[in-house]
Amino acid sequence: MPPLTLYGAEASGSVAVEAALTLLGLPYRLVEGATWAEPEARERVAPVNAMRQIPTLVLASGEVMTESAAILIYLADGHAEPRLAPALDDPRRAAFLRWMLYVSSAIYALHWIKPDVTRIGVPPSARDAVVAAVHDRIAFCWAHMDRQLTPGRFLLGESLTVLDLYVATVSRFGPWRPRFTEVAPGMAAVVRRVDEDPRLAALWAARFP
Ligand SMILES: N[C@@H](CCC(=O)N[C@@H](CS)C(=O)NCC(=O)O)C(=O)O
Repeated sequence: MPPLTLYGAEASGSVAVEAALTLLGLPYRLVEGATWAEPEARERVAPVNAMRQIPTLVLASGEVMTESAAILIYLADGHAEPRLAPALDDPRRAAFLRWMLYVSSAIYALHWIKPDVTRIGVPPSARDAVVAAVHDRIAFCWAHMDRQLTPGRFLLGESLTVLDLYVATVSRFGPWRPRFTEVAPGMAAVVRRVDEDPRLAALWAARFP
């Protein structure tokens, strides 16, 4: 049995973690289930994560990690080769932490509203308007991030980090890639490079069919 167990699903945030595990060559057991759509998937993850969300990673020690940004940073910091995060003394470290947390809190967190808009106290009839507003806000946040970054081959310069994997994944959620490309052209060019990385092409194709 592989030492790591990942609760995840296709077309979800777990794919960023799967991409990091793939690049790091770390074997893992995947427990598949779309928590936002399938009650059984929610119950499957509940014993390890009462939030009933994915990604949820169970480490070899049995310790549970949730929060996609934390998982990605933890995996990157724990492995020197390939190096998927700027080191603690790297001048890019501040920007790395800033944008990892930004994608998590300003963008990814908003998706929690969409499967059931009554979660924010509005009736189901308001769904279309709420989802449109969430997507507008996410587009604004991508545009803001794009204006502040000066990417090289990758978002933080010439080497790929888990931030690239995170943005390549979350930009596939609503309001989806065409709008992301429109509002964040600088990041879109990088994301295309990440999509085409030969080490990841099979994973992207399988997990975002
Ligand atoms: N803060 C969490 C959010 C995770 C999250 O929203 N996951 C979605 C799937 S992409 C989920 O499990 N949604 C089910 C729900 O919230 O009910 C993280 O960054 O990992």
